[in-house]
This record gives sequence, structure tokens and C-alpha cells, in this order.
Amino acid sequence: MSLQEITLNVEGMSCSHCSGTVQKALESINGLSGINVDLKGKKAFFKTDDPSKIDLAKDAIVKAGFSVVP
Ligand SMILES: [Cu+2]
Repeated sequence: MSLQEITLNVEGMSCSHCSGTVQKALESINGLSGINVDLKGKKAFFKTDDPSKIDLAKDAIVKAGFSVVP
């Protein structure tokens, strides 16, 4: 499978602590690279070659207390 660049829209981040929490939640998932969280843009970016990781990433963000919106 080829490496895909994923962007998720994340709602609920109000400070750098929030974006750090989202960053750590994504870092806890094996198989993601290039993780970056944009607090002002309300986005999270990562790369993966395994599409099943996208749902894991969304779940991890929700468990951390934030929402992923379309
Ligand atoms: Cu915060």
C-alpha cells in the first residue's frame, strides 16, 4: 500500500496543551508518521500506508476528549 497523507479536522482544541494531547494520542498509534497538529487551523496531519489506522487515529482523538468532524 502506498503512503497516504491524512488530514483530520479536530474540534475542541483551545490551547497548546490541547494540541499536545492530540499529538500524543496520535503518537501512541503504531504505523503513523509525520504527525503534526495545527492548533489554529484545527487540524491534525499524519501519514500512513494502512487505511485502518485512520479510524484508530479518530478514536484516539475522541478518547482524548476532542471531536473529529468531516
Ligand atoms: Cu487546551
